[in-house]
Amino acid sequence: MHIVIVDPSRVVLKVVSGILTPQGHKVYAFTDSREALVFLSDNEAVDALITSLETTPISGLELCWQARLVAEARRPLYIIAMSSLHNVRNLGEALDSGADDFISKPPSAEELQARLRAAQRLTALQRDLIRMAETDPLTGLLNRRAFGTRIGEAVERLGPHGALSLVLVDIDHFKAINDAHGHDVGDLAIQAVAGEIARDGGVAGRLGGEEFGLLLPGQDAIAATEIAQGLRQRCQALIVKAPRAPVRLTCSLGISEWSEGETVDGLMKRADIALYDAKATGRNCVVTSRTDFVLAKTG
Ligand code: GH3
Ligand code: MG
Ligand code: MG
Repeated sequence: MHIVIVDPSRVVLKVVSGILTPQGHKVYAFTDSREALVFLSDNEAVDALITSLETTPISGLELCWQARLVAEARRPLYIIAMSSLHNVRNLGEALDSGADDFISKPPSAEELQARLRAAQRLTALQRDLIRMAETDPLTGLLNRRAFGTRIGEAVERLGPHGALSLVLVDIDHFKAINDAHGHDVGDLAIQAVAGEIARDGGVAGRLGGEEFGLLLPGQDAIAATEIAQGLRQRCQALIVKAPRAPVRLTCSLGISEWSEGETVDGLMKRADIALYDAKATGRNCVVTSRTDFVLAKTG
């Protein structure tokens, strides 16, 4: 596991690290609880926190609470509180503050290792559940809900000069593919397009039947349009193997670049209008919504 340990004493940190490192755990030790929290927030790989209750500047209880908020439902995080005062009040407060377990300090090697084995079983299960809840089973891309959450997070992370674009992709006349070749071949076409969307380095999701989203953090509308054009061309070049005859397809794409103060719904809506425009003006093209609502068609 990737474990953050927090304790005001370097001796305790050394003892605990000495127990965990030989077991193959990656240990990050902190005497400062605020630094530990920042590290934990920035490093998704961290899946366990062992904190003393006697930490500064953030108390151990507060750290448990804050760490729980950071992890939310997005990633597994097993929290073990540790105190030299092993009494019922401390135990209750720690568990109520988001800790999963409580150990006395300094912990015995055997006890700590056993508790971490339990933690490992639980976090592996949680990781699987989170992945299943976020993934579209046909394509392996994010599902609609998880994709929406990622947009919200990307908007939150945007600095004052940051760029973020959203591309919506919809297979053209997909119903005709299903009708001519059957639902299974339709599924293969969906998977093929999903594979192309996943190659562009953004956050890719399947929003519904044959409609996809590609979120491009750091890309403005011009850069996103270029990426979308490449994607459109790759989709046009796809050949889906089918029993009757190989299937060719095209996609229409709509783009919106996030503008200051805009909501996630607003961003989605503009990309959707652009996509609708791409459909209305001939399909197999990219339409880019400008923030002043002028639509630009390319391809
Ligand atoms: P347009 O160019 O305007 O997008 O036309 P279209 O035919 O692609 O769009 P329409 O919305 O009329 O049809 C989408 C079809 O996609 C209807 C539905 O039966 C089919 N569909 C939805 N989900 C799946 C799926 O998971 N697999 C398959 N094979 N078909 C699906
Ligand atoms: Mg379609
Ligand atoms: Mg559609």
